[in-house]
Amino acid sequence: MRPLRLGVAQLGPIAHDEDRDSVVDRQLYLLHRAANAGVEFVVFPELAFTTFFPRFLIDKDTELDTWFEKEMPGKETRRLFEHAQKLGIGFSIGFAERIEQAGQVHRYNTSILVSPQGRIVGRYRKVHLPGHTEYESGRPFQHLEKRYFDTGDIGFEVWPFMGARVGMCICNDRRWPETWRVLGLKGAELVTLGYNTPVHYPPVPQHDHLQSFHHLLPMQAGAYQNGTYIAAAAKAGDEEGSVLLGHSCIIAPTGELIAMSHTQGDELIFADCDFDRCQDIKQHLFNFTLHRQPQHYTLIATTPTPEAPPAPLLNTDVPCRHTGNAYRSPQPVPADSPLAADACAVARAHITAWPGYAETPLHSLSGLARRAGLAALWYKDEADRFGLGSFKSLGGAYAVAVNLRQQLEHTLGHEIGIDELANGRYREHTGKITVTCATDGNHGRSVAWGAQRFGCACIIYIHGEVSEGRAAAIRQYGAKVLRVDGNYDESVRQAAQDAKEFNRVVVSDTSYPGYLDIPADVMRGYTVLADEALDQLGTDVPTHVFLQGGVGGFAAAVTARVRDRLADHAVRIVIVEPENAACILDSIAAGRPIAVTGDLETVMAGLSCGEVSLLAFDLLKPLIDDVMTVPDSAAIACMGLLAGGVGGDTPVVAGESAVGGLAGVLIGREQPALAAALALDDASRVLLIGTEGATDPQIYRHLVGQSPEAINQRARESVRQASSVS
Ligand code: CDT
Repeated sequence: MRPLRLGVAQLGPIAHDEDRDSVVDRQLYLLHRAANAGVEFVVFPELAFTTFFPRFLIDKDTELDTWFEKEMPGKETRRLFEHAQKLGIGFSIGFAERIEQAGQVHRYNTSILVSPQGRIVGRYRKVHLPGHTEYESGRPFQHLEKRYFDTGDIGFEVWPFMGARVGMCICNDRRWPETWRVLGLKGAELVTLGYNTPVHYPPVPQHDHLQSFHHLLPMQAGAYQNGTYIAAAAKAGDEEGSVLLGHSCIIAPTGELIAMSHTQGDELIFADCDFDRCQDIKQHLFNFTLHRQPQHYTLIATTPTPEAPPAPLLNTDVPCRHTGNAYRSPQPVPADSPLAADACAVARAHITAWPGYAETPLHSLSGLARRAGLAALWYKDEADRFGLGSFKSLGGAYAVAVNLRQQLEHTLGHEIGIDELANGRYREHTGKITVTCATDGNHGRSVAWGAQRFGCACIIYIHGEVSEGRAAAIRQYGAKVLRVDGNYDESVRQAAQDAKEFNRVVVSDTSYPGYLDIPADVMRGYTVLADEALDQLGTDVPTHVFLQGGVGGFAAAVTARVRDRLADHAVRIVIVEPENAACILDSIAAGRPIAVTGDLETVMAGLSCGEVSLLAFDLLKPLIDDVMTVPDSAAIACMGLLAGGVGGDTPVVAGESAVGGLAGVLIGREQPALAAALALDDASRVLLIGTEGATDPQIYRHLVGQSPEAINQRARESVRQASSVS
């Protein structure tokens, strides 16, 4: 047996203004209690003579030095040494150490091992300094250890002491397996440490409730894997508004907790140790000499630390289909096209004159671009378009306005301005007209909004999978909503059939033989967002544009404007569709519209379409380069990436149908065959259109795990912080 009664003297909070004499009084009280209990060796906390000053910003060296000890023991700390010696108790204790070496000042976060005879026999200077160097304004308190201390220059030593081999480390060191292994390899049988661990960790607050678990987990593992006792002493409790973890403890070489504090104040705990028990572990299961295979561990000791590969952005190892467009033609957009520049300019002039019109933002996602290995990534964010949550507000409402105006001009025999429609002058006439359509949500919302705005009645058809949230969003504009059994295409057929019977005007975003004019207006409305994006890009020309598919109207609108305005540039246009509803991919592969049948179900609700719009297909066929599919899982992951803000990007709320393009580019960049087919590399500059925000907040919350409001709040804070820095 090699017994030792081991004590840990936990300290409660030390106030900013508490002087060292008062703190030493408290230490002496615990030391005397230890002596009364027969304790032979006492472990005190990290920075045990002062408050944890790294939580404050201190600019002046003269002020900083007041927190440091220039000698140990010094005038105020000597009493501790004297009393311990008198009581025959050895101890370890942490303090802020200031030394001058070769004319240079060094500051360390240090601990010492003091023999029962009052002699310092071991010294350790903290190696793993946590926190940050510069003041960080968003934190309730700072953690400026990196600013105030030099990295320890001694390493992890072990000393023969009171019948055992004793090593030391300090606070954050305990989280690192390297600390324990180096001490273990040096034969440590007892490791002492002190700590100041705030319960709230500002950068990752979701771990706050795990602080005690994360404190014990590595120590219990470290004790067991190296066959050593560990004695850990907290500075605990509410110290100047920062609550510090208690749970001071003693751990046996088996990994078992054999003593633990239960207060957050000054408290002594102790346990009887027998250092021969370390050998049970060291000589058997973890017999290093017999079983270690250091030739396989060299990476651990490589200097400098090798850069770990970044975590994958999303699971890109997924099957995707891709078709290169064999019908691509170098011809420009023809002058007689429904999306010829003149017609698009008319739509832009009208829509930009509507009350409430505002350009939507174009975010440059440079953090995400860096992580994805792209030169640039731009995301045109349609979430706030006319307060309707999606780009569709441009199309349906515009087509309603154009159609009402045409009907009125026909009836009244004179020209009508769109502004005259908006101000209700012809409500008596328009009130007799009913517009209708089928929708997955967003288009119907736009038609209903347009009907309310321009004064006509509205009936919207939804299918079985459209959420009640989306139906309610349509009703709020006074439209009647009818739910049809079956999928989107069945709701389209029902709307058309009823329109014929009851003389309603179908304002559809999809076209079919004999029904082309109104969907052309819808598409012309969409072109506004493309022109805005190209204006916002200015001289930045994308190499790629990734566009969500759906029935193709949106993709055709953006494609036409890109081809028209960037005719002199080789811009690759890629259409992205859900795996289950890839009607454009099949149609481009066949060279003619092909209907996709079966289950069209996809989380990307707005893209759940089995038939491409005829008009859109004719426009897309000569103008796009590629079509690819992405799985739902990638779309959901992309919503999370945008919500989180990768690499310092401002968080963005993107709905399920907004992120197909992003999923396509991320997967395309990762899969070598796809990257080659799409000519995607680290020089690629990609334009994406985020077609919707959280159009159904409940679904958004379910998929992302946070509410759109919470993400928007974070986005506002991030913008505020960025502007306060600049
Ligand atoms: N003193 C110390 O090292 N504290 C750290 C706090 C977390 S990092 C800011 C610790 O590892 O407990």
